[in-house]
Amino acid sequence: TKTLTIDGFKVAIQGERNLLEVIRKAHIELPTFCYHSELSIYGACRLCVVEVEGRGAVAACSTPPEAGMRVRTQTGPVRELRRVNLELLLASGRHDCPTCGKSGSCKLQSLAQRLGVDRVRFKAPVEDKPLDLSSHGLVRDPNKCVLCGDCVRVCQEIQGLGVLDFTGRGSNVTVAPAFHKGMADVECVQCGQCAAVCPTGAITVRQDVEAVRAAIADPAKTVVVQVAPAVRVALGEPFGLEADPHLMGRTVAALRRLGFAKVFDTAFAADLTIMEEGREFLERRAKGEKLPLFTSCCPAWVQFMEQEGAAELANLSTCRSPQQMFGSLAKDLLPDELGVAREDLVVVAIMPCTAKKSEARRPEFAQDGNPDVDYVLTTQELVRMIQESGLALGEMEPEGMDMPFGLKTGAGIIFGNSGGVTEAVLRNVAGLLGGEAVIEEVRSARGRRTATLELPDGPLRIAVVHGLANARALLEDVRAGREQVDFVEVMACPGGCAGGAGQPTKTSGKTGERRAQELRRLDAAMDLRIPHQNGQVSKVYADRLGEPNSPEAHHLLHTHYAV
Ligand code: HC1
Ligand code: SF4
Repeated sequence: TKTLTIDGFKVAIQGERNLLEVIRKAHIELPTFCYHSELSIYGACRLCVVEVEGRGAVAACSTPPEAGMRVRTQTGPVRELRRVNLELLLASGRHDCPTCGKSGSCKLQSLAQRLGVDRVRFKAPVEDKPLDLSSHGLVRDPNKCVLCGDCVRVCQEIQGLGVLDFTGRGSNVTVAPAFHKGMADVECVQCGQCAAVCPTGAITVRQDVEAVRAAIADPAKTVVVQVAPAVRVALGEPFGLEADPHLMGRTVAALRRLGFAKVFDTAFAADLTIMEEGREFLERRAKGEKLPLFTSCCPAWVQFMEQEGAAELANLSTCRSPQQMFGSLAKDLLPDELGVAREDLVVVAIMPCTAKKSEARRPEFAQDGNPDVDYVLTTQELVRMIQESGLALGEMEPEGMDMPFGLKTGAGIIFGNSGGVTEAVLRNVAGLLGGEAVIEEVRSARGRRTATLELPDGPLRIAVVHGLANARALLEDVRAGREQVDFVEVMACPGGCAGGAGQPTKTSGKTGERRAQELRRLDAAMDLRIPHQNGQVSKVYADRLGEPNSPEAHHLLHTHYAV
């Protein structure tokens, strides 16, 4: 085998694409802003500089490993180069850490500490650039951009959209949507993956905490909250807590201490969604029309279809997302039950997602201007609320959710994973609880999975994709007849909602897989695991909706799409 030496120690080269990968294999975490194994290599930040004998200082991320290379990672000159690079970045923007929303999870901040940058020796005239506050989900602050290009590449390579790009020249280079338009005025679907990879506070999640606090403080309002499936496997991360079943109970207790009158589960509405979507699918299958059916719970994907999939819009499920089914049903049933007027009932959703903020503002999800879901807070924002209040989450006594919308099955919980909606449908229509090859395939982490299940009325061909670039490729294959499918699940974020941009910043490359496993573990621990076993869902049908896809159900739980 070929080898090279790193700081005098021999390391084998085993197909690594660049020196950075070989060095990381040797358990040395070189600093970088712009290197992500799942994105292309840009080599801009030059923090990963190392010395290669005979060549001098090179960026490890863009240098292929060669046999016999002598690499040194900690010489005085490379350490100084890294510091100078960081100082230049700090000098060229407005990096006001104590008041920055990214403080605590900012890479620029943590690297400055780690590399011992204790002063900035350069001063550049910094002009204050205006913030982009145009969108509901995201805030872009060009003053904090370090030009690493991570957002540009994630939007292009993972989402296939290319909304962001470098513009300007020389010292005026910035990253922005074309023609410096606002993020709301371009084909941005608000998935927030740009914010999730941004190492600094240049793209962050828009904060709606103050509006929620104001509603809670208003004695005329009754504020209820729904908690999305994926929140429960990430909320504990900033507190160093595991996502065991107690964490959700502790979160319920914390939400009550924060002033929410009732605490409900979006997973209840996910069970309801499966009742509707499963029936919708079986009806289309019986008629042989509008197939394949595309799922509609991911608002970034729905917006993508409205922008680019006009020809297949009829194939998109008419089901509202669980978030919106919940809002609609809550505003229909709870005013009577709680004795409040609809206008005084405030529905808050805690979501792993930035696009859910825009979804809640869609005009069709409101009655006479009163939205079904009033405010969406991300997991990150809930973490902030808990921290600001000083609630010791880990010490709280677990409490149960409120009824009727606190009951859920394991199927509703796995919605938070890519493949979870499909698995939930398969449980309802085929009684599959795992074990089969089809389920194994659906659970794999690849960008596109396909599987066929033999049903009495013929084969059921399934596809699951995550990442909109993968979704577009599948759409093109379906159009061209290269892929024959009946049911397609799409989630815009890598890993599904668990990898949503509203979740706490991922601390390692393994975070995604751990969240997925935890969702599966929570599902496996549930007594009820098939959506139609949810007794409160049955009760809603008995008392209010009749049966799935009834006119009442259509009115409250379905939607239409705008081209
Ligand atoms: Fe999701 Fe969904 S699973 S979209 O991934 O269908 O955000 O968690 O709440 O609405 O239930 C997100 C998660 C979420 C909806 C459900
Ligand atoms: Fe691209 Fe998503 Fe960011 Fe919009 S939110 S710019 S679609 S990555």
